[in-house]
Amino acid sequence: MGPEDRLPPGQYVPRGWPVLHYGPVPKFRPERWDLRVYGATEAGREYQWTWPEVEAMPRAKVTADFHCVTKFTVPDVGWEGILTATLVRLAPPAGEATHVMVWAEYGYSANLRMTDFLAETTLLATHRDGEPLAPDHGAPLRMVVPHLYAWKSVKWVRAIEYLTVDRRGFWEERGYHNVADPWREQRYSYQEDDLPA
Ligand SMILES: Nc1nc2c(c(=O)[nH]1)N[C@H]1C(S)=C(S)[C@@H](COP(=O)(O)O)O[C@H]1N2
Ligand SMILES: [Mo]
Repeated sequence: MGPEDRLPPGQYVPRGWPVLHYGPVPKFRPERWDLRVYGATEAGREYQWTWPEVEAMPRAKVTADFHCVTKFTVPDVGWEGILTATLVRLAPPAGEATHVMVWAEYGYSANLRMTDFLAETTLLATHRDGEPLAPDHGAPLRMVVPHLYAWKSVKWVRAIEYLTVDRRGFWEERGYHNVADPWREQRYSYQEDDLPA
């Protein structure tokens, strides 16, 4: 089955790989960078790793299509990085944690249901198609949630916050859908009134 035959409703395959984000591209300074996991952790404490520690974590590859709500779908993207399954083994969430907030540089954020965060194909990527991520595509570390619209695939990730109550992220507060399933065309927040999630 070719990429054109497996597009979610309303999507098309663009030429190349568009770059899309709000605001400037942050500069990566390894000595000032860390990755934190905080909020509702099982141990009740916060976790923090340096860039070399993140680079040393167990790695995996995922190939998936990438769906932006502005309607382009980039087919067959080969991601490599750290599976969220690995991250939650290192930093287990409390039993009550139902959602996560993914935080980026400059305060961008996106919320995910724990089930979406823990999906088999969700990862924190460092590489795309065998190359380190370019700065404008989220280097050094980006979230990739292939089964949801790509505003949930947060670039320049700095923290994961485990939540016991859902909270809306940057675009979810600005009119975009809380869940963002492209197969159900969950684009806008007003659609949340239509049907039970
Ligand atoms: N930090 C951050 N991550 C972000 C965004 C952003 O504005 N800031 N935009 C999102 C949107 S809407 C899309 S479509 C994808 C685009 O990823 P790309 O530029 O690698 O194609 O990044 C997502 N991640
Ligand atoms: Mo997007």
